[in-house]
Amino acid sequence: MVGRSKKPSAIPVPIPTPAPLVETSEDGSRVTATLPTGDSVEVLLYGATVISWKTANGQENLFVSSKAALDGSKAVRGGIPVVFPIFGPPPKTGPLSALSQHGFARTTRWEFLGKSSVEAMSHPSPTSPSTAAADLSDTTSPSVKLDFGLSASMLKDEERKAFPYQFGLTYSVTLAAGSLETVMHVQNQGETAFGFQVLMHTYLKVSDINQISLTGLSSTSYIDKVLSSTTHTSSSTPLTLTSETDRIYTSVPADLSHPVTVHQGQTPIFEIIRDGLTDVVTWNPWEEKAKGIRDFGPEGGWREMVCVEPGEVSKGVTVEGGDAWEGGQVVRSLL
Ligand code: TA6
Repeated sequence: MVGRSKKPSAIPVPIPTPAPLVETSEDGSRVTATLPTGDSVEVLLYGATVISWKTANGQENLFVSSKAALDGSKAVRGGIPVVFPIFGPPPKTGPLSALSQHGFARTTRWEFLGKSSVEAMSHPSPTSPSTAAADLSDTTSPSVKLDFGLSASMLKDEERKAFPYQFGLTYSVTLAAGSLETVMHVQNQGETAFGFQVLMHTYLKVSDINQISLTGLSSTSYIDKVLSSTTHTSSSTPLTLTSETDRIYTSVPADLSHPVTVHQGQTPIFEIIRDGLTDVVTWNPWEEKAKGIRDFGPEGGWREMVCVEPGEVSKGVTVEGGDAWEGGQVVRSLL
């Protein structure tokens, strides 16, 4: 073996960044994505309902009732149901009266359009600018966007009659380290303008509702559905929940400096940043109401959830023929 005077230096081989794993369940009913960090999200095609969002520490951040139907037989009690084109009970008259509460989006099977690279809302966390580098636009920690589609042709006849417009919805769920983003894109594919309400009915999981307070809703106007939908102005102190709470905070500034933050005692645990969604609904049925909701469990489960629901519901949105509208939220787990 002839000795060689100078061995070539090893060429450094870049270690590939492990890619996010995206899988569809065997029965085709759900899509899961897992990051190399361990963060994961699970989406039921029925309603494009996020039914699980875990952060790297294995913590489940969403409440899903133990009695929730996950077989497509009815809207999921928990996770992030998608509310469109109406919020709340249907009107008593007119074509929309044929729709069910909160509209057809959460009770229709969506199409999984695939995963794509992140074009998510890049929001440095306003409460901790130092983590700006951890925002969704951060390319050092991989993240993945799952797209789901729903169009008029996928509706039942009676729903199409109730909402006779050529619309196309694209709902994007972006999982990043420590955060989950959900964005709704509404395309008017026809020539006739149409109006809609939209809301992301997020059930956040907490350890004890009695320790929960919400900031970011101070000094804003809200409709209190527990008090016959009368209008009030919230005080400057954080919102604490001590009984059934069902409020629509309206025209809450939706920009980086106005997150809604959920606190457990003195510890901030979730931060919700909105883009294009100026209403925030807060809901907890409390003990008696929860007992009356058949798919709400376990008993006492109401103590372990708070709904913070960004949307456009007080005024709704009108989209002209050929135009589009988009709005979304980034929920950051702070634990
Ligand atoms: O978002 C709050 C709310 O509108 C409450 O009034 C309550 O009805 C809740 O939604 C749950 O609605 P659902 O149709 O899922 O039972």
